[in-house]
Amino acid sequence: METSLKDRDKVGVQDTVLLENYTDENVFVDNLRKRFKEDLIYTYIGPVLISVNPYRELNIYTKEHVKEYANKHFFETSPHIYAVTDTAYRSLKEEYLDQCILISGESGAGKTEASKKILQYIAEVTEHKGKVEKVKEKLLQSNPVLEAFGNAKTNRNDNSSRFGKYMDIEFNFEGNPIGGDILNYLLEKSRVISQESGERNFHIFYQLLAGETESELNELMLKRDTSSYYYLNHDSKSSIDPTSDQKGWNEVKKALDVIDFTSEEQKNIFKIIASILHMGNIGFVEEEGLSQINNLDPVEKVCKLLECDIEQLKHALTNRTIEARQDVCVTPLNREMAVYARDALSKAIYDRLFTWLVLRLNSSLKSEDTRKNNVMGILDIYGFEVFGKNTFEQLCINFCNEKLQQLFIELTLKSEQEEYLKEGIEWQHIEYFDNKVICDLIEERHKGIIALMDEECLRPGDPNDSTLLAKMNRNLAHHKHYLSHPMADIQTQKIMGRNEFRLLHYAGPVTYNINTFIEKNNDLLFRDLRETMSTSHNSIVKELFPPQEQESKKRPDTAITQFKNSLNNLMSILMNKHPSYVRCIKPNDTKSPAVFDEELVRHQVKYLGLMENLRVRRAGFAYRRVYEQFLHRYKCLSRETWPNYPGSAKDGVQALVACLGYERDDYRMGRTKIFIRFPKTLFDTEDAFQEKKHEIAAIIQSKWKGI
Ligand code: AD9
Ligand code: MG
Repeated sequence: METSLKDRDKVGVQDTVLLENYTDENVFVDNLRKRFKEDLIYTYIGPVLISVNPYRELNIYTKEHVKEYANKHFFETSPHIYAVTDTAYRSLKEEYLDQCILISGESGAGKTEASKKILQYIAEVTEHKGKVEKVKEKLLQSNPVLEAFGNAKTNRNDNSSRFGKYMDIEFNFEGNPIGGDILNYLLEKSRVISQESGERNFHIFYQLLAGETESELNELMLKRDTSSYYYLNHDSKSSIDPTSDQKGWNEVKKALDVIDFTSEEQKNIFKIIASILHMGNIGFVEEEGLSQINNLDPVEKVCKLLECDIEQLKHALTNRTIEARQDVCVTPLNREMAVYARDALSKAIYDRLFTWLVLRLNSSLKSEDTRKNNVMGILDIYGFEVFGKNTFEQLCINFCNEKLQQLFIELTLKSEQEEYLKEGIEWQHIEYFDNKVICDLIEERHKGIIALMDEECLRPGDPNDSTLLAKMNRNLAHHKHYLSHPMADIQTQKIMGRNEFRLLHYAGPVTYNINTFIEKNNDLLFRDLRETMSTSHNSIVKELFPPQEQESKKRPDTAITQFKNSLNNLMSILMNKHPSYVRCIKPNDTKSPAVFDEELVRHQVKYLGLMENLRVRRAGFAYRRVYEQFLHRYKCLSRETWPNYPGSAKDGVQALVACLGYERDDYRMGRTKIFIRFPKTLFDTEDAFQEKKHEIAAIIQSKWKGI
């Protein structure tokens, strides 16, 4: 419901399209601040939901709240994640349209929590028995599993998702969930081998050590103490309450049971996790440029757990076989390369295990119904990242956000256009920034950054980060959105290092450091190690390293090309669905429920593209409402329409706005809706309504007293 003028001063407006000064970022941020202070964490930009992390449990997610939002129209209630979910759900159920809910925001902003609320809402409003209940339980239990293996404590978020996730929920014609499917994106696998100060490895390592029974740990040859393992950070600041790891362990075990992982599978999974911990403890010494393993104990443990041959693994960790034309050449590795090989193996095993888990979850979530059913997708994916130092991972993540912005523009403009057409209102051209030019800069065939990167990675000779940067500078210097070292200084006056380049993203400039680009893009796992793994008798490891891969002569796609392909696949999945948007904002860096750091919020408003969202939305009409609803609310403002208008709702609204003195340019009459251009028009009407309401109440009261 619209709020009165008095309330607007205090709690802000619930829909920012109604802000008078809608181009002013300060006004926008201030509106969010006012609402945050009143525990109103949700605000709209038209149909887009903004959610500000409250950093405390608010009493707004109970079963009663679910009821309050179920089957209500969007505007009848206050902004809420349930309102967005309900609207999407009803469109799926009643109009048979596939849906997707896209959640974005920076780390710790509340994306994963939002996705859980969506799932919780769906679980609550659908059937509570039989197969449907079982499917829902599996969908809900997939979260603890994915979080244990894919989340970690970082300096930004104690439970940070280190992968992108898209989850489809499949519904039958009655609107009940009957299955699901998950896609995972770019797991931050470097975390397996090292973490920043104050951060941790993936939760599962600690959960296993804290929660597993003594005898099982013995079987895995593990000690409970995390400090025994090189891959687990020894930083005391990074520890979290061990009871929460124990609790996490119990949840994961329960979830694995619910999702029908056999005890054999569970055993094998934890053998793999244990083997990675042992792998990290393998050390090397170097003699005359050749590395040697200096402690056989962890190698033996790895081989026992993964059931592979110890001599083969020892050889593979210290040598590299290269096949060049007809020749096969074995080169011993120096210490540095041996460490690199060991770590690459640990990362590869973990990364592949994670994808295997997702596929395994999917086979358990697969619906028995082979018909083409409607789905609701939920995308919980990393938002724009701008750090002090930005590297390969940030480029991937920010590229993903450019693609999502492209999709947003296409879908929003398309739906605006469709609505105008449907309502018979003339289309007005909307001025907006089309970021396709930046997507092209990154992904265009033969010319874009990805193509240049791949070309350099595959070039014979000695491709390295500086030759790559030189190549990019040569080829892209002319581009409006690419700045190389000397250019950047002149244009933005900002100091930029010689090993950096800057992209002018739609959300703002980001400076990237080229170091490690080549290595990360190559993502090399030496053949000897792959072959050793493929001989494992652990049935999961065998699947992770299939023999076909060893036989194939074709070089696998580079990391960024794989990512690009999976993103383009995601775009085509999303393109055909009806989208809803949730933009999450973090109010402060200290996880405090009381602090609203305006600078920090402003930064996110910028990088989430919210002002651009608002501009697109406001370019046409700020406000639109179905005639019946508009008339119902405001009919008391004209003698002609009060208490009831005898004709059609459309005629009633026409009579009403004539009486209210709307100018020709203030509004348009569509087929089923009135479109109002400026918020002030609506506010005046709303304020008149509030006044009238009190008047009527007073009259009724005095009449009542008179009786
Ligand atoms: V990351 O990119 O995965 O690092 P997210 O997913 O955006 O990040 P997350 O949902 O994990 O953030 O939220 C971070 C923390 O904020 C949670 O662990 C909660 O403690 C807190 N949070 C987030 N949303 C809510 C909420 N609606 N109510 C209460 C919340 N607390
Ligand atoms: Mg998350």
